[in-house]
Amino acid sequence: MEYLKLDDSIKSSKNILIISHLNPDGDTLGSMLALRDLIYLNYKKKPEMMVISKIPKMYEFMDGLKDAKHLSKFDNSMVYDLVILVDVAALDRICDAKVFFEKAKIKAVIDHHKTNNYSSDIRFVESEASSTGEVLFRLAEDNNWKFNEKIAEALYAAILTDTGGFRHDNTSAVSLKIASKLVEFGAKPQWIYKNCYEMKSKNFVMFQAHCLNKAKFIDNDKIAYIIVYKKDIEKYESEDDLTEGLVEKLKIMDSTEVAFLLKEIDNKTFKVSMRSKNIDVSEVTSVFNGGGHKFAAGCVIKGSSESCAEKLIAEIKKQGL
Ligand SMILES: [Mn+2]
Repeated sequence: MEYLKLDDSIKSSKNILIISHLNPDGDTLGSMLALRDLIYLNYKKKPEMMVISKIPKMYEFMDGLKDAKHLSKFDNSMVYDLVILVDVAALDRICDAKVFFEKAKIKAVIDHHKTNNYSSDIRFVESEASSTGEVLFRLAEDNNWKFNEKIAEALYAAILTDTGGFRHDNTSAVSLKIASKLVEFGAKPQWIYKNCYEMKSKNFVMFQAHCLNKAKFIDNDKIAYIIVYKKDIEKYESEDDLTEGLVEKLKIMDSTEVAFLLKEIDNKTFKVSMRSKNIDVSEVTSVFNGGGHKFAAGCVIKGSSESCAEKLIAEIKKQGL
């Protein structure tokens, strides 16, 4: 049994490292914190937590995350007994932290991306799960691990954010049952919701209004997209992730079949977030070495903004739109 293998490895490990993915979301951060606290509560061992990029302000309410350290603060020569990746769909999502994973005596992964295919000694990858938080909850239950309020809160935040507030198609009877158990363990739904979704700055809302005004629509509005340039993000300076939830605002239109966002990360390099109501957009992003889920996927693409948009639209059409 895979869960017993993890139990054994935690028991036999002196030092443990948990790594979250680049541009962290609520699922990777909530799962990382919950796992750290679960291991501490149940084994009296304190794993280290690593982030690859800055923690967005909206997740700071999970105060245990202040113990997470940036990749640059870690000693490259260190060899960990156990390294656990959470919500990491592909190894390039942890950038230079790959060395810590590759050198680890035991490698483990907890994830729910169907495109996850790198090898590890211990694997909990359940593509039907709503979130890594859900996979981790089941793992904790199988191991009969004890919970506390902070752990419940972090796992609830992971599931809440990856299901888009229990609205996306990954919201299942199982994820709602788990959420219910987490509330029994002390997670407060209204408080977590408020922190995740109702603490935006004025700049955040105004920036999104500006972007929506520039949205482009093609094919009888079936495809909607927005190009966000670095200079615009800089102009609105904010601690929030200014594009968070933006692509979903295009998706709520009844005419939209596929919506995507092209976000400039460098000159001629764009990060793509794609959402769909029917077609499998992970097939689209995988053409550009990306990954994700059927209705929510992403990739990085190079070229001028318009040529990137054209390439993506051509692939979307190949999926039968
Ligand atoms: Mn996830």
